[in-house]
Amino acid sequence: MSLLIKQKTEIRTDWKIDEIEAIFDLPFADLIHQAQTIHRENFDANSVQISTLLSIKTGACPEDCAYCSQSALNTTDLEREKLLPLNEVVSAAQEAKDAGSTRFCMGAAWRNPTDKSLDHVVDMIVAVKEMGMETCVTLGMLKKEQAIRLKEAGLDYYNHNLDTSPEFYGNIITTRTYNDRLETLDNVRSAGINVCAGGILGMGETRRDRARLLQELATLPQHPESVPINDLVQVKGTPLDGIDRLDSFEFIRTVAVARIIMPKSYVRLSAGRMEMNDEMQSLCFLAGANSIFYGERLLTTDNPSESHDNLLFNKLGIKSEKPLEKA
Ligand code: SAM
Ligand code: DTB
Ligand code: SF4
Repeated sequence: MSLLIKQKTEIRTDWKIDEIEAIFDLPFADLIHQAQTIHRENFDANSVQISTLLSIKTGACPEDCAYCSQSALNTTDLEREKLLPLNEVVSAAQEAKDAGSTRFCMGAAWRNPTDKSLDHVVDMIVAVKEMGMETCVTLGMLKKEQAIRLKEAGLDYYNHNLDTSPEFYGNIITTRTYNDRLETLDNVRSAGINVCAGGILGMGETRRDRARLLQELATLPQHPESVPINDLVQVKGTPLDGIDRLDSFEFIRTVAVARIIMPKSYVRLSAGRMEMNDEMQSLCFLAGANSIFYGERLLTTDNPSESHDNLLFNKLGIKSEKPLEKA
C-alpha cells in the first residue's frame, strides 16, 4: 500500500501484471480512495469532459468483432448507411456543440479507410474544426501516411481500441490481429495525433484479462490521452448477446485501476451507461472516470438522454469541461 502511494504521481510505462492485479485486489474503499487521490492530483475532480458520437458510415463491416452490431457477419436489425454527406455531419456537430459537447467523434464501420474515403473524412474534420470543436475519428486500421494526412487536416484524437487482453482477443475477433491494432496506435502516435485507446468489459473475460488489457495500454511508449472503458452493449444477433453481465463493482474497480496506473489520462465511461444506474455512474466518477459520451445515441445504440445526464451532473455538482485552449 505505502509503496503504491509513494509512486502515485509518477508516470510509469513499466507496469507489471502482478502489480496491477494487486491493485485490483485492494479492499474497495482503499482502491477508490487511492484512485480519487490520484485523480485530484491531476484533474479537477468535479469536471467531466463531454464528447458526442456520430456514425458517419454504418454497418456492412467486413470484420468479425463478436460484440458489434455493424459486422456483416452478425445478423442484426441494423440499417446500413453509406458515408454521410458533409452537410449532415456539420449539422449534427452543431447540435452537439449547442448542447455543450466539446469534442465531436466520428465513427465509420470500416476495416480501414481507402484513400478516397479519407478525402471525405478530411473535409469533415476541417469543417468541424472550423466550428471550434475538437475532433476525433475512428475509422479502423490506419497506415502511416493516412495518419499524417489526418494530422494535417487538424485531427485532434484518433480512437482505436485494443478491446481486450492479447490472450482473450482471439475469442472476440479473428479478422485482424492484436499487433495490427498496436501498429495503428503507433502510426497515430507517430503522426502527432492524440491517442484514444481502451477496451470493452463484460465479454466473458477474466479479471486477469482486464488487468492485461490495462497493462497493454499503460505500457505503450506513452499513455493514451484518452482511455475509453466500454461496458458491453449486448446487441441482438451478435454472438455475445445474452452473455452474463459483468458485476458492477468489477467494472468500477477496472475504472479505478485505469485511473491509478494512467494518472494523467482521461478515463472515459463509454458505452453501457444505459444499463447503469446513477449510483453506479457516480462511483465510476469517484473512481476517476472523467469523460463521457453525451447525447442520446452512441454509434448505433442508445445512450442516456442529455436531460438525464444534466440532472445527474447537477446532483453531483459536476460541470462539463471547457475545450482545451489552442496551443
Ligand atoms: N470500425 C472501427 C474499429 O473497430 O476500429 C471503428 C468503429 S468501432 C464501432 C469502435 C469501438 O467501439 C470498438 O473498437 C469497440 O471497442 C466499441 N464497441 C463497438 N460495439 C460495441 C458494443 N456493442 N459494446 C461496447 N463497445 C462497443
Ligand atoms: C469507444 O471506445 N466507444 C465508442 C467510441 N469509442 C467509438 C463506441 C461505442 C459503440 C457502442 C455500440 C454502438 O453504439 O454501436
Ligand atoms: Fe467493424 Fe469496428 Fe464493428 Fe469491428 S468494431 S465490426 S471493425 S465497425
